Amino acid sequence: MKRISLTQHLVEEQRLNNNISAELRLLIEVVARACKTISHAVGKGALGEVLGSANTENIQGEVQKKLDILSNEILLEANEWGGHLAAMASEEMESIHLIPNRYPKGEYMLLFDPLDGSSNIDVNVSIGTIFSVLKAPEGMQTPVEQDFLQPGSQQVAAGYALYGPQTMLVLTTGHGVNCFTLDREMGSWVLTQRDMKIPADTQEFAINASNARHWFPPVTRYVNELLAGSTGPRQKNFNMRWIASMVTDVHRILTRGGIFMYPADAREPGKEGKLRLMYEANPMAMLVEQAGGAATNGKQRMLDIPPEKLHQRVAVFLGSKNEVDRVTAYHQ
Ligand code: P6P
Repeated sequence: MKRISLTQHLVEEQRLNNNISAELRLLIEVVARACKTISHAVGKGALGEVLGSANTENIQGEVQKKLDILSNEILLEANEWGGHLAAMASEEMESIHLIPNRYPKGEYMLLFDPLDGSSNIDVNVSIGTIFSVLKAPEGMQTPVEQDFLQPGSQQVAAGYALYGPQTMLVLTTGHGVNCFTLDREMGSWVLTQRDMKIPADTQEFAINASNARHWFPPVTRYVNELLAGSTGPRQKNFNMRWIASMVTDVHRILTRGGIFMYPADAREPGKEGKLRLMYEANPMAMLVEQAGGAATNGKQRMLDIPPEKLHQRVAVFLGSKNEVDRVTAYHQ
């Protein structure tokens, strides 16, 4: 197959759909380049003296890994100078990050989880970077947190890098989902899968089953039916996967179908779940919908949720449409 680079893909997408301004193309290429740098650091492991904890905590009260902080810095530095951004927001930073005055500002806002699944770093399990792109509100002067609080349907692009046996970049700009594989010898992203699609049905589910005793009834009912397999109401057997790295679980689902669930549960009443809306659930929901799947918080379409806080958590049900619709219906 003729090698299509990320740049050629973006230029052709712009010609076809007129949806990728020069600034947005620069943004995506800069983020992709930063992910190459992160992949290189992650790949060094103990040889790069980047494993272990940084002995600091993030806004979520989670102990930060050295690679969490390094990845965050790589993305900040890569994006500050280009003139394409008004501001950035990250899981690793309590408040939004303004573009330094010495640089021009742009019309886009970038949100990211610089290294998701970091509990897997020290045990050499695949991890990833998740990113979401919004447009700055019309007439915005100095960005404030409120300017970021747009529903996921407002995203103009979303994607993730997956640092696994291959390093991959999966991207949507609103016209389907495409996958690029990093050619390490050339240092270039090569289009390896066009227009990824999630089958509407599946026989594979992903949930952390150790929380079963805390689940609310709709989730308990849904999962018990899957576990009953061919002897129960679903009349077919299901398989289970839980990698505890959202990027990796979602990539499997984009590749072969499945349903991913991180529900709210009774452990902390009022806590909507573990995953974050703005830079985990929303970008993944855009990708999944663009691939023909569905994404909800159990009660409504993920991309319709009006955000209230930058780091707010949300319950997540995403993947094969018929399964997401079923478990969401059980919540009604
Ligand atoms: P648990 C990783 O820490 C993460 O944010 C997601 O990538 C992953 O899906 C989830 O948390 C795993 O959570 O409770 O199973 O460890």
